[in-house]
Amino acid sequence: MKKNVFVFSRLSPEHQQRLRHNFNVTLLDPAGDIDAQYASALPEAHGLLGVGRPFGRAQLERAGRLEVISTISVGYDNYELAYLNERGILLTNTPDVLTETTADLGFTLLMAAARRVPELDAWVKAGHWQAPVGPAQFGSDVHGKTLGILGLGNIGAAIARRGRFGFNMEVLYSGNSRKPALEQELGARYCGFDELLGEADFVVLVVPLSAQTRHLIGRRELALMKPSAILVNVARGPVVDEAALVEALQNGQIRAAGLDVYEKEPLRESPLFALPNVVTLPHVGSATHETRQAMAELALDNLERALLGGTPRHRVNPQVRAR
Ligand code: 8YV
Repeated sequence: MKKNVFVFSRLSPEHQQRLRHNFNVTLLDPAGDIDAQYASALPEAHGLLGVGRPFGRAQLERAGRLEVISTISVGYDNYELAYLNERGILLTNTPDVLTETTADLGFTLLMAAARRVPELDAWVKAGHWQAPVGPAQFGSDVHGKTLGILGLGNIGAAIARRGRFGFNMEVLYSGNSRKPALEQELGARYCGFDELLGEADFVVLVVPLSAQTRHLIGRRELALMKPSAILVNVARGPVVDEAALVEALQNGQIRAAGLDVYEKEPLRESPLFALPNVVTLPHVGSATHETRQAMAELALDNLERALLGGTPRHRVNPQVRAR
């Protein structure tokens, strides 16, 4: 008997077909009654596939058959891990395939904020370029500056490599553990959190969201940064206290910010929109055709292995055994 899979995100027709080969597949219809679809699909589902929706005790209590959730993301802050463990539900994710793409985007945001790309683009298109530019249009150098990475994991290291080898930047990092191999490779210097905030010209956030990292950057931390510093967030919105950030940008406490993520997504209205020194992207760290395809492939593979008796390539809670 085929097992039941509920897909709660968009999936290409090819991937739907591949899934149907092995499973009874139900696709969430975003135009329909969302709650009703979850209510009928969850009690039957052996597997869930998708991204962008929280799952914990409240959502899964009636999902009595559930064996695996395959998230199409590297981050898993949407999932109540303790509850999944208690229930013996395996969670799989999609690291590695998005590392370089997300690092590209992190560096793009850094450059765009430093050289004021969206702001100047809008300025030119509005017809304001009537004489050679002056200091009012000047940006900040990137090359040779100090890059502070909070969260020197795979993506953080890939951003640091771009800075070190592409732009001759000095790399600082802070965190719970030292990374001797990266110190060697990048000449990265391990330092205290406050020291990094005070020294870096660019502070780049790449930490996973957890109880420890929620509002890691708030009023106190922004006050420690240089007035010329630029903050880049490609991690998760709640890592930054957004109200404090707005204040810091309005007051010129820091120069600019490049943001891909927000406390509440999608971001539909925000005081950030009124600030020319903020670059706002719609959570597109991994959003290229190639990488989203690779993430979907990997998530499918994880799901198939979990439900058909193999070992998924990326298990968040490997202590839970596939049934
Ligand atoms: C997700 C991400 O695909 O992988 C992650 O953790 O943040 C993105 O790559 C995104 O959350 C989809 O909405």
